[in-house]
Amino acid sequence: MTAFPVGGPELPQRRNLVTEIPGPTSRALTQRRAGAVARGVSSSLPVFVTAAGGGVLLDADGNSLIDFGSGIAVTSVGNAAPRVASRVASQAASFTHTCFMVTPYEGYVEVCEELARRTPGSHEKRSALFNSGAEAVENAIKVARHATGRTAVVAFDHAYHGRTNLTMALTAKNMPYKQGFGPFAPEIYRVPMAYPLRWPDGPDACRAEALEVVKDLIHAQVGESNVAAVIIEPIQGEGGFIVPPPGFVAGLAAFCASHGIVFIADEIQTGFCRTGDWFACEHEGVVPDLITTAKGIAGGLPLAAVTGRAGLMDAVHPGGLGGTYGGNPVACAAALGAIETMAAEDLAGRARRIGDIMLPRLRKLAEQFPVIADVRGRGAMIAVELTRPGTLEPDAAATAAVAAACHKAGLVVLACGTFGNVLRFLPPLVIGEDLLEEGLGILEDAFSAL
Ligand code: PLZ
Repeated sequence: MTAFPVGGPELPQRRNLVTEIPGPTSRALTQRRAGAVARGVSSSLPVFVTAAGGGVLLDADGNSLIDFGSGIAVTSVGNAAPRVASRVASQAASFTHTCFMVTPYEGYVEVCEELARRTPGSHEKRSALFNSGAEAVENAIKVARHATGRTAVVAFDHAYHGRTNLTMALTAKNMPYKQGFGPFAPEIYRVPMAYPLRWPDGPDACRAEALEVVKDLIHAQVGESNVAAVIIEPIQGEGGFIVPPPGFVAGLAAFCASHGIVFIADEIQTGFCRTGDWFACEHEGVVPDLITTAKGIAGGLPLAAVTGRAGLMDAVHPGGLGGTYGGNPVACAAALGAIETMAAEDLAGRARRIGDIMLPRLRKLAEQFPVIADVRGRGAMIAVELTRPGTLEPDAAATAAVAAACHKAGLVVLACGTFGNVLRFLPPLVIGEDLLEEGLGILEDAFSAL
């Protein structure tokens, strides 16, 4: 790689296919990669990217693709966003690392101040910074266990919290995340998720029963006084963009509060304006004890955080939390640029607008194509679930076929879900409405071609 094509908002905001997808250069790189990159690391759409910005990815063959993935909910401010790119460049030119645990720097403190300001609740907060979402989740559990002196952790069906040993144990789905990688960390207990479409007696029963079922199970099988933390994604991500009924997350938080259990909201995928608020918990009026963030926080640079009540966070002794790179100065500079962009451009409002455009069109599509059993999501975190028409039998094959047709036509979409039958849409929040509409048109064509 020698030349650096210009990305960011300068990149022409249009879809333009000049070869088949993937093109010959990408195919050659895929072959080369097989001789050097471990097979366990795979790619959904093997086009090699050379530049990206706004709602577009440019590939090594000169194709421009519409981006409905944002690198899995990361580049919410757009790729190579100007405020991110310029702060990163300045920081990289002045110093790239000292290790905050050795000699600190202001950027880390500023990011923690922003986290205190932006996350739900006006109480006194503290944050600690890490490199990845999984690492943030691990540390939230460490804090909760240390502060409570308890060990049990409750997680949900369909949950995704990462790929490290403790977070694999918290993650529900076996393939591809856990198969052959055990033994897993102990003291993790799993309870049913309030999943309206798949609740045994349907969505109404889900609304009425789910919270009681969870509370009863914790009481009977774990014992409230043994539970250090309950961890939940307020809208589940990898598990299938599952939106629990209103009141479920709030009821859970209240249950935790009444038993001295730390309530952890994993907002790694939902956070930083993705769902139309700064954080998805706000929509539910929930103030978590601890909140984990990553992905959208830094416009693509690796950064993650645990933010929570000062009393909880400060329960840990000095030196008990850390890591060589956590809160790296370049990543902190990127986060400050990303947060500034979200505030200046009201990206939460943009996310709501994206949802307002996408949801009605997808609902119309569901009327037309009975393979779509459910349309759900909030803001710019939207999905459709595919089943054999008239049943709840997951249709992973149709999901893969629709995704493949979209990819061929130059639209990046991602699949997810415990059963691999959910198509999810996570466009950058700065995407132009013409591109958004064009992407939806491609999706409609893909369903027509099924
Ligand atoms: N918690 C809610 O969504 C990451 C995983 C992609 P890391 N989701 C994308 C893959 O297949 O590895 C995620 C998440 C939630 C935690 C994580 C973990 O974040 O930064 O990938 O470690």
